[in-house]
Amino acid sequence: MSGNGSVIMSKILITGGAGFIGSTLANYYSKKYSIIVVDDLSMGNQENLINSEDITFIKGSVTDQNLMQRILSDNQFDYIFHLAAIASVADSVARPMETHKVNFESVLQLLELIRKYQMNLKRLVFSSSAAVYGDEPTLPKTEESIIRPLTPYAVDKFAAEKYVVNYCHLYKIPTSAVRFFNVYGPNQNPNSPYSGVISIIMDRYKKLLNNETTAFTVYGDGNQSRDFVYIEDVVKALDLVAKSSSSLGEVYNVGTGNAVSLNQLIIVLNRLLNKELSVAYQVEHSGDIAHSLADITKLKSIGYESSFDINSGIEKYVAYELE
Ligand code: UD2
Repeated sequence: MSGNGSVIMSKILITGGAGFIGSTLANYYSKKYSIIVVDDLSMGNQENLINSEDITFIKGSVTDQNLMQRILSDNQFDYIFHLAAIASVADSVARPMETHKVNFESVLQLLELIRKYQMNLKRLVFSSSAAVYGDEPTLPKTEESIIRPLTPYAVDKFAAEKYVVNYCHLYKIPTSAVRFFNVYGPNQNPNSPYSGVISIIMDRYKKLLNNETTAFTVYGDGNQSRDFVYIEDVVKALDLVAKSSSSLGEVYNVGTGNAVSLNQLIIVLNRLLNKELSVAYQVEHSGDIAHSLADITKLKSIGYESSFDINSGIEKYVAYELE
């Protein structure tokens, strides 16, 4: 309690907080915490954030050193979630210098600002990616599996993740990292060719339900599989990793431990919506990984239990989208 009797709320910084994962996390924490969101709205949308007096929105880039210095020197945070990134692998191949600034340099800058200004920080959680495992075929992936980052995006995520974890050991800054597998759910932007495949499929179903002519393009034979994890479970995992004492200086896979193929996914959705989505098969994307699957034993060891499998996750997502 503060001197005037009001409760002092913990303070949270969420970079990329208007994006898909960041905004869901911000909305989940609003009312319980005072939240600052920084987002340049390159992929995110301010409307993803519920209109709450607990969320302060700052439009700007995590690469803007003056802005980040001001935010970190003016506030004392309990938790920082660094979710800002250029999430497109293809974009990182096309523009490696630009994406490196966002996906790597911003992380190092943030770590230095934390070292300088955030003496009371309880945890920095950095969002890495299953991309760090690359095309090494052994499955499922544990956190100790071979790392084979194949693109600027994956190299930056892995390098940043290493800095984040090592800052914990070198400077006693409380940090953790998570490696997201394929996250899906409400407010994922389907409008880029590199958007999450489930958001694209959902967009096609909505068109179908509106009686518009539409088809979904599968790149490859549709047998490629992914560990699709529902956003509510991801938020639960982020909260747990941030608050567990055993997760200090550690990295965690965030997935379900089960994979489904694109063809299976379409069957699930056709059945659920009682519709037949027309599917066009095209040549697979170069560099596409055939199968991806997380081992989440380590996440479970800090108390994680998933609430959704692919059927219940898709069902909830569909219910939301058709509301
Ligand atoms: C995900 C991440 C990526 C990186 C990578 C690591 C997303 C959006 N991307 O890429 O950032 O972390 O994992 O391995 O989460 N597909 C189609 N039709 C479409 C779109 C996609 O067939 O219209 C295929 C695509 O070729 C791939 C699969 O669907 O085989 C999944 O694609 P994705 O972009 O959702 O995810 P992924 O695993 O390639």
